[in-house]
Amino acid sequence: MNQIKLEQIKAKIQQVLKPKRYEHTLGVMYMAGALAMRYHEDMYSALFAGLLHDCAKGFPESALQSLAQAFRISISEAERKCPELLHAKVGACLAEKEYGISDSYITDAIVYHTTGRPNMTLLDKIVYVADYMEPNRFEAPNLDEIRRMAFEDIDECLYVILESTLAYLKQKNAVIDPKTEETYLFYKNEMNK
Ligand code: DGI
Ligand code: FE
Ligand code: FE
Repeated sequence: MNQIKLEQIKAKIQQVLKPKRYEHTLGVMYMAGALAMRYHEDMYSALFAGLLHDCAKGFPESALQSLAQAFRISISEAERKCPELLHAKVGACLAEKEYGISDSYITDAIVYHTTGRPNMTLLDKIVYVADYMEPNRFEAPNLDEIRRMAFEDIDECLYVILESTLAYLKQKNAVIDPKTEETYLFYKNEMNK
């Protein structure tokens, strides 16, 4: 059942996403599956979350905004300034309404895949880490270290990703979602415990 549903969603997602984004999506899906095996998460939950995490990525800003309205998503100030951030929340709504994923444990991991959140669930962490380190990624400077850590200590790995993402955003003068900052401070505190 899961296997069939996964294949159906895969075929549909391939039609929606650009080829490069689809490759990334498959990378995240398989990495999330592997991390689920390592950390005893449900494998199919991880595969579905990985497969759908960017299902609204690359949509024009106007489309993200009108879908957000249609789904009654409240748009934060950060999302108003940087509508691309909406791909996470809109993607989670599409996962439910268009792709038939009714499990909020899975859709929440999609909602928080860009900013993270304090007290992330194991699945949130798996998707967040897989998104950063899947094999098609090459931009970040610390990928070797991240890839090694991902399978050794997911919490430490999460923290290092949060730290470098925030540093990268600050250096770019990007709009920083308060959730991104909040998540970083939460895990900084956790690391010092
Ligand atoms: O959709 P992907 O490219 O696969 O990955 P993603 O959803 O994590 O989004 C990628 C970018 O989002 C990455 O460069 C980090 C950035 N990001 C994370 N938190 C914030 C942010 N961008 C802005 N502007 N503000 C944030 O708070
Ligand atoms: Fe994304
Ligand atoms: Fe992604």
